[in-house]
Amino acid sequence: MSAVVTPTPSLPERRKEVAPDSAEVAALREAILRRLTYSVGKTPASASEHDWYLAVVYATRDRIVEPWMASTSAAYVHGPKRVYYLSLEFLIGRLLFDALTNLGLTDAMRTATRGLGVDLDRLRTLEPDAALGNGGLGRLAACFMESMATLAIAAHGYGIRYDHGLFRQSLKDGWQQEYPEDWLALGNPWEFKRPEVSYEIGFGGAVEEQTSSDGVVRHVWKPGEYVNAIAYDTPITGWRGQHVNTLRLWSARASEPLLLDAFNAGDYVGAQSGKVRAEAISSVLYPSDETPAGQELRLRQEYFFVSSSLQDLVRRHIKQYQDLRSLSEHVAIQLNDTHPAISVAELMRLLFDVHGLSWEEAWRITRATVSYTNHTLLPEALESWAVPLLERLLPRHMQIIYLINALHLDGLRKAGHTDPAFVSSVSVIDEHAGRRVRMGHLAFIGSHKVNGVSALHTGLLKQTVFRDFDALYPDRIVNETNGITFRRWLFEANPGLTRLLADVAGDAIYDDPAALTRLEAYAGDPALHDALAEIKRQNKVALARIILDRCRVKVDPDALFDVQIKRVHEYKRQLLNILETIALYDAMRAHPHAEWVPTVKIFAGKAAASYHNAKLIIKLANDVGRVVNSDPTLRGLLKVVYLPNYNVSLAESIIPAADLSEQISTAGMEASGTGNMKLALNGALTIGTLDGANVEIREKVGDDNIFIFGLTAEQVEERRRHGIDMQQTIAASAILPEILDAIGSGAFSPDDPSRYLGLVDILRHHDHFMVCADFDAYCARQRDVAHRWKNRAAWWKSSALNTARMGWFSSDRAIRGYAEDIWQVPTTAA
Ligand code: NBG
Repeated sequence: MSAVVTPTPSLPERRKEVAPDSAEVAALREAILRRLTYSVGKTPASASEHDWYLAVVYATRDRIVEPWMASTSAAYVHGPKRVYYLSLEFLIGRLLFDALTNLGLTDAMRTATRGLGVDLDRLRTLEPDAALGNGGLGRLAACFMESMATLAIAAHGYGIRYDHGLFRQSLKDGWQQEYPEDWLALGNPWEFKRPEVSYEIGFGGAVEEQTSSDGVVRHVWKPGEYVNAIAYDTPITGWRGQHVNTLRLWSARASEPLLLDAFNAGDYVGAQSGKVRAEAISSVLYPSDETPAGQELRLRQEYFFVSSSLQDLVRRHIKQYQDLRSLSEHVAIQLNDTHPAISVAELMRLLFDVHGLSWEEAWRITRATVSYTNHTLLPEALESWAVPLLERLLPRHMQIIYLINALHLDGLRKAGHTDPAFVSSVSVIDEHAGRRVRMGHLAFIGSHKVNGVSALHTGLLKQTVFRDFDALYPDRIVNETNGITFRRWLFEANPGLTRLLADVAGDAIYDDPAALTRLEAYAGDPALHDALAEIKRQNKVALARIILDRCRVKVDPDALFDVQIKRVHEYKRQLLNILETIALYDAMRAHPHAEWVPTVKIFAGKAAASYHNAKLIIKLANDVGRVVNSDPTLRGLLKVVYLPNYNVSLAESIIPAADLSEQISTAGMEASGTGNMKLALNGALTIGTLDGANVEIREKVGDDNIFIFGLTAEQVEERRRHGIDMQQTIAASAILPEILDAIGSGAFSPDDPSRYLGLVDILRHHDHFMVCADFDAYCARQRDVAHRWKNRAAWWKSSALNTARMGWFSSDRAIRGYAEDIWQVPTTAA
C-alpha cells in the first residue's frame, strides 16, 4: 500500500497594497483642516505638531460619535442585558491607532496627513500613554473593553480618572528612579467631560436608627464628609467600528472647593484644604503591583469609584425599567479583582437602606448581579481592611458586612458545619492578626460566579485560598482563561506580519482568529520562512534603533532577541534570567571561538517604588549589562539591555521584534500572564515554566514548539512543605556556585562589592522562588533554544506554528466565555 502524500500547497502570492479610496482621503483631509481651524484654533501655517495631532484625533473621534450614539440608544430601545466592568485599573495606552484600525481608516488617514505635510506615524508618538494601571490586570481590562465593543455587548467600563498614572521610570546608573507621570498635561482629546453627571460620595460620620410610624427600623447613614464624583467618558470602538461602548472614569471634586472666609482672611492654603483632600482621591494611581496595601487613601479610592458607578447604574436602570427588583435580569456587574469588592456592601445599602427592598430580596439581587474575578494567589495581594478603619470610614458598610457575615455563618451552622476552624476559615472577618475584613471572602459570598484566569490558576484557587468555599459551593468557581485583543497586539503592533497572514491564510483572519490555523499548511515552506524572517528583521531593526536611542547600546538585528518584559517581581524571576546571562557570558569568554548564537538579552519593566529587592534586580541587570557590553573578547556576541519606562507603547515595539519570550515564573505563582500570549502570537518561541497560561499555550502550540522547563506547581509546593537543602541544591549545579560567588563578591559591582550580598544570601539560604532549584534545567533549555535557532527551517516552522495556533487566546474568546458562563448576555456570532 502506498502512503497518500498530500502535496504541500505553494505559498499564495503576496497581494499588492491597494491605495486607499481617494474620496475617503479627501474627506479626512477636509475634516482635519476643519478641526484644526475650529477646535484647535490654528492655521496650517502656524500649527505645531501637537496641534496637528489634536486635529487628527478630533477628526477620528468624529467618526466614532455617531455609532456611539447609535449603540447607546440601541441599548435603551432593545434593552439587552448590560455589563458593568468595575476596575481600579485600565491600562489603555495610546488610542489613535486603536481607533483608526477599528474604523479601517489607518491607510486613508496616513495618506490624508501626508497630503498636509504631516507624518501620521510621528503624530502617533505624541499621544501620551494612558497608564491607568500597573500591569497585566489593568491591560486585561483594556483588552476586555475592546472585545466587549467588538462583540456588541452593551458594556460600560467604570474606573478612576487618575491625574497621574503609573510613575515614569528612568534609570540612573542602573537604579530605578520614579517620576510623576503627567498624561493630562496637554489635555485629553478622547474624553468627554460630563460635569452634569455627578454623584455625592459620603465618608465617615455615623449611622442613625430611625423607627417609622409602622414600627420598621431603618438605618440612615449620615456621612461626616462628602466628595463629588464627576464623569469623564471615553468611547471605545469595537472592530470595524460597528459598536461603541463607554469607558466612564470618575474624577473627584470637593463639595466645598473654597472656604471664602478663610481666603478673605488671607489663609489661601487653608481655604483650599478641602479641595486638596477631596481631589487627592483621583490624583494618583496606587503605585503598587501585588504588594501590601493598607492605606486609607486606597480604601477611599475604592469606595469612591464603586459608589459613583453603582449610583450611576442604578439610576440608569430605574430610568429604563422603573423598578430595581428586575436589576439582575438586566445587569451584570463584574468585579475586576477585590478592589471593587466593597460593591457587595454598597449595592446592599442602595437596595435595602435607600430603595427600601427587604434584606432577603436585596441579597438575592446582589448575588445574582455581581461576579468576581480573582487575579492572584499571592497572600500579600489578598486584600483585607482593618475593622476599625472600615468602621470609621464606612460605618454603615461595616454594619452591613457584619450582617452578611452573620447570616452566612448561621446558614453554615444550620447546615451542620460546626467545626470552628472551618467556620473561621470561611468567615468574612479574619480574627487572626487584629480583626480584618477579607475582601476576597466578601466578594465570594456576594457573587454568583467567581473565576480564575487560567486553567492552572483556577485549579489552584479551588485547592488553596477558596478551598473551603469550593467545598460549600462547588459550582461557583469557574475558569475564564485570559485573552488579548488581536486588533492592538497583532494588527496595529505588527502590520507587516498581519498583511502576510492575510495573504497566506485569507482575510478571514481579520474577523476570526481561528482562521490563523490555515497557516499550518505552509509551516514547512521555505518561502514562508523567508517572508516571516524578513518581517521579523524589519521589526528588529526598528527596535534596535530604539535601543540605541534609549540605552546607547548598538545591537545586531540578526542576533536572537531574547525578551523578558513585565513588572519586576521576585516570583517572575528576572533574577534567573540574569544568572543564566552570566553563565552564558562566562562560557563565551572561556570558549570565544565556539559556535555561539549571537544573542541580545532585552529586559524592561518597572518595580514597585517600595520593593527593595526588585529594584536591586534591575540594578543587577544593568550592572551585568555594563560589564558584558564592554567586554571586547565577546566581539558583540552577547548584549544585555534594560529599556527604561516600560509601558503599553514600548511593548508594541518590543513584542513584534522578539524571537524568544521569557515566561519563567515560579510555577504556581503567575495567575495567567498575557504578555506570553502577545509574544507567541507574534511568532516568538516561549521558554517557560508550567505556570499560568503557559500550560494552555503549550497545549495549543504543541510540545515541540515551546521550551518548557523546571519544577511544576505541585513540586514547588512539595519542596516548600518539606524544606529544601539549599547547599545541596546549589552544589548539584556545575556552574551556579561560581556565579553566586561572582555576584556576591562584587564582580559586577566593583564600586560597591557588597551590593548584592543580600540578594545572593536569599538565594543561598532561603530561595522561596526556587531560582537555584530551576537553574540547571533553565540553562539546559536555553541551549535547546540556541540549537533550534541554528536550524533555520526548524526555528521558523515553530514560529509559524506558534502564530497559527494562538487564535484561541483572543480576548473575544475570553469575553464570550464570560458572556455565556457568568453574565448570560448574548454576543454577536464569531
Ligand atoms: C495579575 C496576574 C497576572 C495576570 C493578570 C491578569 C494582579 C493582581 N494579577 O498573571 O499577576 O495575567 O493579573 O489576569 O495584578
